[in-house]
Amino acid sequence: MKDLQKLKTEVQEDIDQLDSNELKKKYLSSDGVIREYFSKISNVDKDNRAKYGKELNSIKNLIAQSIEQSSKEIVTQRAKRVDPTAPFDSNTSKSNRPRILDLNGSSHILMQELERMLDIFQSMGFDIVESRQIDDDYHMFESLNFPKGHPARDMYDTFWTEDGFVLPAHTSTMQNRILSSSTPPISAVIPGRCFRSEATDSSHEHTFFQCEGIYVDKGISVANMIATIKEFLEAYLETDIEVKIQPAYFPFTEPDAEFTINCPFCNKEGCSTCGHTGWIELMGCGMIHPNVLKSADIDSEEFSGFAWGFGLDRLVMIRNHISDIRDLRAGNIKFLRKY
Ligand code: FA5
Repeated sequence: MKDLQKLKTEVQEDIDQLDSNELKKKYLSSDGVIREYFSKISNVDKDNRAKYGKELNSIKNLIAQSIEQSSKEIVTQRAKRVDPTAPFDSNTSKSNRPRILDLNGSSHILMQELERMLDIFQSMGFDIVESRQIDDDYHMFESLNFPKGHPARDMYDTFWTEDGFVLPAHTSTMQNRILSSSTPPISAVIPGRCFRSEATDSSHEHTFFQCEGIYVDKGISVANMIATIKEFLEAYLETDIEVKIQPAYFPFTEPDAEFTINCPFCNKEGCSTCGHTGWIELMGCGMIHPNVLKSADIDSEEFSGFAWGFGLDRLVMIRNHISDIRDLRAGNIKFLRKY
């Protein structure tokens, strides 16, 4: 009985110091202390055996109650824990939670519109390839006819990792991959995220989407390029458009152009969407430079092709009357709910 007294004191100290797993292991497991004390019962004289058993059981219950109590506390503590990222108190019952858009989630306007665009391109026979979000100097510059030290590199210089990779400033980084992995006729559309070292304003973001297009075959001309882009734009904007080609400069196309359309909102009279010019510049485009074809082992005497790259965000803004590009990534619920 003296031993039991000692055991009880030890148990009370351990209840304060050990966690429930440790208590369970030390006292209640198959090779634990309580089992050991029960096995000694035959050594206790007959008169005290019942008392010994009763006392030992009460110590065992003390431990079991303590374990049960601490697991209840853990559950209560968990329930009280606040998730500061939840847009409502995480303990609020489902029926009382505020409705945040559709709680099942919804697709962002940029992705909804991209789906529409890709459907149109696919119906025109283009394959779809996704661009990369990190790339190397060869695909960003060398293969696109920007040799080392070329001044036009500055326009597309963005963010470099210490081990020499770059965040792509345009989806043209995919041109060499597409051209060198297929044989003409080649037709592909490549949507992807781009990054620029840019002072942001209502029409410029540091992160935005572009959509590249490539077409290569025998006898392809500027006329094919204009017709293809116009066909897509009329299907996407669901209206007839007038187009204007303005000179531009890209090292990877020759000739190069800016593809401009009449402002669909003011019928060329001038409004805030077109900067009161009546025309909206939508994309860069041109005939693929012979050096770019050569770097993909395509004979530029036999084949020719065109490419374009438009800002997806800007086209989505035009179709949806969005005046500030920054709204697309601000995460403003009021804005998102509209779409
Ligand atoms: C290019 O990026 C060329 N790679 C396009 C190209 C592809 C030319 C194939 C020839 C052949 P540019 O820098 O002009 O060109 O960008 C193309 C389009 O991306 C712009 O017309 C615009 O719609 C969009 N864009 C460019 N910078 C931004 C920006 N900071 N924020 C939002 N959209 C942008």
